[in-house]
This record gives sequence, C-alpha cells and structure tokens, in this order.
Amino acid sequence: MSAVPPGLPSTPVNPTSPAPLATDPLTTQAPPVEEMIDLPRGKELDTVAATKLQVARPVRMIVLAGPVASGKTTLLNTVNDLFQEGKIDADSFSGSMTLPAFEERCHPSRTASERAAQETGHTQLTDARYLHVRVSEVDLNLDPVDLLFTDISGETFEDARNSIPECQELTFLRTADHFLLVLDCEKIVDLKKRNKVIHEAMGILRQCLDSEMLSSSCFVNVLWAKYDWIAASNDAEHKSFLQKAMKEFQDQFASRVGKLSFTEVAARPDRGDLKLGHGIPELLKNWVVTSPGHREMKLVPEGTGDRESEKFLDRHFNAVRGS
Ligand SMILES: Nc1nc2c(ncn2[C@@H]2O[C@H](COP(=O)(O)OP(=O)(O)OP(=O)(O)O)[C@@H](O)[C@H]2O)c(=O)[nH]1
Ligand SMILES: [Mg+2]
Repeated sequence: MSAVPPGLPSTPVNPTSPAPLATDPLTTQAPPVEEMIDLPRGKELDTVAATKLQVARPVRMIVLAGPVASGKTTLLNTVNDLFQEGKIDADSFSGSMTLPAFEERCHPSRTASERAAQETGHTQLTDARYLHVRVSEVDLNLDPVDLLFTDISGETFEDARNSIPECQELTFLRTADHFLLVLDCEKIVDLKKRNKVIHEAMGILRQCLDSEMLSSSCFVNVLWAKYDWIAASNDAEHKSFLQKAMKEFQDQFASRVGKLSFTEVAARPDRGDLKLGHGIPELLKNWVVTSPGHREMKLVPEGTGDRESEKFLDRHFNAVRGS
C-alpha cells in the first residue's frame, strides 16, 4: 500500500462530486454575530468610561468630598429633581449618560418608594463612580457643558484624611475643576460636635493638597450643607461660628488653591422656610460658567521702559485701554 503524502486527503477525491461544505448547516450552530451593538446601560460611569469621556470632549470634573452623611448624594439627586421640573435659572438639561443611575438614587426620596420620610441611601464603598449631566444655557451664549460628578462614600474621604497612600488612590482628584467640601450643618448646630466638623473637613482638604492630588489651580467651594438647620434655628451664634470658620479656611487655604468660596446649600430641607435645592442654582451657574481652565490672555503688556519703542507701545496701549 502506497503512503499518502502529508497534506493530501487519505481517500481519493472524485472530481465529479460536489465540493464538501466547510460546515454542515444542520449540525453546527450559526457563527456568532460579530458586530453586536453595545447599548449604554445608563449606570454610573467607572474610571475608564469617565476618562474616555474626558479625552473625547472638554468635561468639568466636580468632586464632592465630605464625611459620611454630610449630604453629597442628596445634592446630586436634587440637581436631577430640579431638572425634572424644567430649567434651573438660566440652565437647561441637555442630556445625561447616567439617567438610570440618577433615578435609582432618587427613588427612596419619592412617594413611589412608599417610605414615610424622604431618604438617600448611604453610598457604598466601591471604586470611583461618576454621574454625568450635560447643561445648556437657555440663550445659548455658551456651548453645552458636560459636568461629571463623583459620587463617593464618605468613608473613602475619612480614610484618605488619615493616610497619604489612601489619598493617592483617589486619582480623580487630579482632574478636579471644582472641589466641593461638604460640611453638615445638622452637626454644626450641635455645640459639642461643631469644632470637630470644621477640623475634620480641613483635614480632608489639607491631605488632598499635601499629597499633591489636588491642583493648586482647583476651585474649592466649601458648602454649608443642610443649611436649613442653621436658618431654622434663629440663633445668631451659629452664624457667627460660620463666619469664624470661613476666616480660618481663608487663612489656611486661600493661598493654596485657585479660588476659595463658600455657599449655603439646603438640597432637601426638612425644616424652616428654605425651598428644595436652596443654593443649587448658584452652584450650577458657577460650574457651567467658571473653570480653572479659563485664563485671561493678558494681551496688553503691563510695564514699559524708557526706550522710544517702549514709550510708543505705552501710548498705543493707553489708547487701547481708553477705547
Ligand atoms: N435637613 C436636611 N437633611 C438633608 C439635606 N440633604 C441631605 N439630608 C439628609 O442627610 C442624610 C445623608 O445624606 P446623603 O446625601 O446620603 O449623604 P452622603 O454624604 O452622600 O453620605 P454617604 O454616602 O454616607 O457618604 C440623608 O438622610 C438626607 O435625607 C438637607 O438639605 N437638609
Ligand atoms: Mg452618598
């Protein structure tokens, strides 16, 4: 019997029979469809998705930092709730890649949840998660702006305050345009707790700066959250305490950041006369209009010398300034 050379069939091929099929359609499954459309689920973005968005278009990164239960997530929920009713001052909702994630967070505060009181669930300790909102100015003077918010548990910031390596894990800090330091006024009206609230919040901000995670050009906004507790107390002493705390923040941090400001916020007041979302329109306007990325071009030179050409420039720019 003659040996069959390698690579040739071991049975003779009849040239008149039909060519064999590569696969038998009756016994094999259809090959997988290669181009499946991956529809977005609308859940929170993870760090990879957030980074892709930041690379694809200009995005404002807004970090909400603060201890457990200070009111970070409720603030985000209220931004979503206010947009359900229409525009917020001059800003209108122009889309979100994470609407289902917003709705999930808002559910416990809605009547449909059948809870007796409005609630916000404690944010779980997970990797960084981001929520997205696109905002347009009503008179369209500006292009729509993409806002990316962190929704991180308070424990994460409490751990970061106590440990440089933990703080250095929070890589989203590096791209923060606005850093919101959320302080809980419910605790500030408690004379035994109020100094600790300020001390701990300053500890978070100091650690983020000392670890070189937060840029010195970042805009830092200290939020007096749950301000309804102060407004409803009618005690002038609480307001004078806040004044002293603001002075202390100014002394310690104003020279270390791009801008330091303070805002009274009551995202979901449950006492006194403040309306839902007190302070939020002002915040939103600030996020949309201002960014550390905006710098004055300074086209007009400042000083001139004694040379004739410099005196000419001086006369020219004086005319420009005067016009
Ligand atoms: N009175 C009052 N309560 C508020 C306000 N904002 C939030 N709260 C309540 O404060 C509690 C904590 O709010 P969260 O938004 O969950 O706080 P958080 O900072 O996200 O907390 P963690 O996720 O645990 O870090 C909830 O019970 C809210 O209902 C407010 O403006 N006024
Ligand atoms: Mg939360």
